[in-house]
Amino acid sequence: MALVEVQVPDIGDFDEVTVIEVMVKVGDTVKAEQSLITVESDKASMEIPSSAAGVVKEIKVKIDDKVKQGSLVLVLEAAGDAAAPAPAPAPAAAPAPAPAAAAPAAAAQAPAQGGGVVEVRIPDIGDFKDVAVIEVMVKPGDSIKLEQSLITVESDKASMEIPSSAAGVLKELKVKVGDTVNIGDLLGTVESAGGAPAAAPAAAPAAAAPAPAARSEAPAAAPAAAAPAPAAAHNPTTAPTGAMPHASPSVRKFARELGVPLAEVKGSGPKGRITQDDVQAFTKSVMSGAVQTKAQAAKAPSGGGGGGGDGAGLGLIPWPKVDFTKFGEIERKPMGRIKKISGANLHRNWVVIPHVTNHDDADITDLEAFRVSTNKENEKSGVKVTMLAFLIKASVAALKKFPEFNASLDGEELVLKKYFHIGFAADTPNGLVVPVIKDADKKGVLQISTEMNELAKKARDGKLGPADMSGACFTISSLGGIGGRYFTPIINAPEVAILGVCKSTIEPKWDGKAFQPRLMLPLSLSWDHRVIDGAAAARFNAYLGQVLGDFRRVML
Ligand code: CAO
Repeated sequence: MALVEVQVPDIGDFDEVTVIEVMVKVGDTVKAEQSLITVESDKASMEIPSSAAGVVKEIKVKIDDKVKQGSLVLVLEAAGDAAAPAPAPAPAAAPAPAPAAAAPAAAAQAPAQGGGVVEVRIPDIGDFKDVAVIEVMVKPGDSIKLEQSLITVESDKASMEIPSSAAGVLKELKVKVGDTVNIGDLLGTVESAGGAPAAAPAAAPAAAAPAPAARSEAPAAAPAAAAPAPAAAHNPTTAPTGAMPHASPSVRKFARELGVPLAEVKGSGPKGRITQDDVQAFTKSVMSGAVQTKAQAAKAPSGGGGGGGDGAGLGLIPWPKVDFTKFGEIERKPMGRIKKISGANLHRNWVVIPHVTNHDDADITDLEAFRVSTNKENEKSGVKVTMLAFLIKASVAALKKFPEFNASLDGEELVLKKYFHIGFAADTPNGLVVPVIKDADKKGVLQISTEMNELAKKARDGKLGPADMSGACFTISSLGGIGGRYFTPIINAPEVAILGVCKSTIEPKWDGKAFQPRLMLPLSLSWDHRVIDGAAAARFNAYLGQVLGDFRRVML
């Protein structure tokens, strides 16, 4: 195992950028190109990817450090023989456009001294293709200064403001939020100010920022047209300015996935930057009813404040407020962090997904005998196999046979996954977590058992990282070690189905001649009725039962 130094790759024309987020910690296993830190200049933020896979040994930067190309980010113990020098910087770190340097592409059309209409185009934005326009900061009729930011574009790893290559009055705007753009695309036309770039005042910046700040604090100084002024404050989380919220690309993506209106989240980071924790806390307070989004406030009937998930946004009557002390002694205990986060997720999933649950039984008499004998044979190795490991493997077989279960809804499209990552619910002293066995189709039951034990231990010790809990295609919630008969597991969005398992019991089963004692395992499959039909769900469960009844089917 060799040590590899990961450095800041070529980040374009930026001299120095500030580290605003460190996404890994010592001991983490990182993949090549996984984002390690987020850096920010006055016009762009971007994630710096790892140039190698391995385990983080030392982190050489911290928040607020200034870094530039070649700065040491961290030291990795390279995975396998991948210690070879880092591949070329990942595209994620492709140069963002420096405002001044952005000019070349557009400079060709720069206005002649005497004025005239010029085209402003997207400059060289590095290796990015089809980047999304996430904000338009100007409108036709606005006076534009040279290098004033016109729009913000964003890829999954970086966001950047595109500056104007001309000063004057914006005549036409050719892009809108949601468009995708590439180098050379026409942004708009500007009627030149007759060669006096500095003179044009911006439309309406309330605060007269000192001249240099017009660049360094671009979001705040952008014309008021950038975003509608916040309506009457409905809650304390309203962002402080009317400009684009200040957040890294990964946080923006995270917010988009949760449907969180970033403009309504208050940032707790430096200069009011919104962090992932801020987005989570916002989600939690919306789910608990403590805060309403503007959209909810617009829809909800008046009244109905108060915590406890009062459902005001759903138009339900308010949550009952009871003074329990009237009836006896009580104690108040704050909900733990994991409970609050998982509660918010479960609540959303339950409310949004039309759940249906099928119950069925699998005859696991032979499989249990095999499991017991396997454990005897492996006693010395210390790897104990429980039914859950077989269930993970059997689920993969069923997901392969019924691909619409290995899918996610994305708008009106179904995303069918060709990989098989299976989550399993683990009960911990702090609450429910769902670690994920990655590529379960490529692993044997013994390896799955080993990984499950490791992940369950990490879960109990509160040491699971985000990577341990992400990417699941399907989840199994097993209460088999505890008891129960059947239950309705809540789907773990954006998955479309979840399997609940209860305790197996010996039951009399008629074999045509006599009742035989068979070990029956209760299965409860919840599925998203928007994606899956009842018949498919019944077939999935029946097939799962057949696989568990005769595990040789896994090989088919
Ligand atoms: N029927 C009968 N016995 C079962 C069984 C089943 N379906 N599943 C497991 N068992 C047995 C195991 O064989 C083991 O028996 P021994 O102690 O005699 O060896 C015992 O129950 C305990 O198993 P386990 O729970 O330690 O192991 P597991 O692999 O089944 O589960 C884990 C691991 C981490 C998933 C589990 O400990 C856990 O946390 N379960 C709770 C999940 C949960 O909370 N789900 C609810 C989510 S919705 O709120």
